Amino acid sequence: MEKKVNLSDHDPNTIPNGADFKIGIVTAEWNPQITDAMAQGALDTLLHYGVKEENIPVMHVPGSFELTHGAQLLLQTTHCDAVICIGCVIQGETRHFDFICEAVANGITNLSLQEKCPVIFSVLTTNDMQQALDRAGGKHGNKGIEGAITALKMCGLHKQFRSNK
Ligand code: DLZ
Repeated sequence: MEKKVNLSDHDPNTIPNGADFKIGIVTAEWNPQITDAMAQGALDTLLHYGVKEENIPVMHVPGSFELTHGAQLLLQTTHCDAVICIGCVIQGETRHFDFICEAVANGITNLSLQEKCPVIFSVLTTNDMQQALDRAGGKHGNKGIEGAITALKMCGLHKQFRSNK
């Protein structure tokens, strides 16, 4: 198997067609230069793989800490097959960074298991703005695109395994 560095350079033949899927995007408003670029990358990728625009509900939440709650609200009100959570937490002088990162990672994991639905962690946790820019369309790809690819793959898995039951 090829070595996985990131999914921005994915093989299109391995990505399920999204015509039957409903995939939401929740984006944090903190560091909008980064999160807007990631959300655009996610949206363009879902459309490229056949998800219909009307099947991509979008929501904005104030910060990454609120991503879990936003994703839960979207799941409960729109019955999405998957939700992509997009945020960017940049290390500051205080321990706020650690609390937010841990809360959102655990929150997304718990929500995904509780709702039995893929909730995708497209949250950058970087030391500085340059590392974030590098991952929002820069030299390390766009983690929003990778979130969309992950969501499509997980929806494909659900379809495959549920139809086997
Ligand atoms: C408060 C805060 C700080 C210091 N830094 C970030 C950040 O880098 N990225 C981000 O998405 N949000 C940050 N926030 C806001 C919190 O996520 C949250 O919105 C507030 O603590 C209110 O619950």
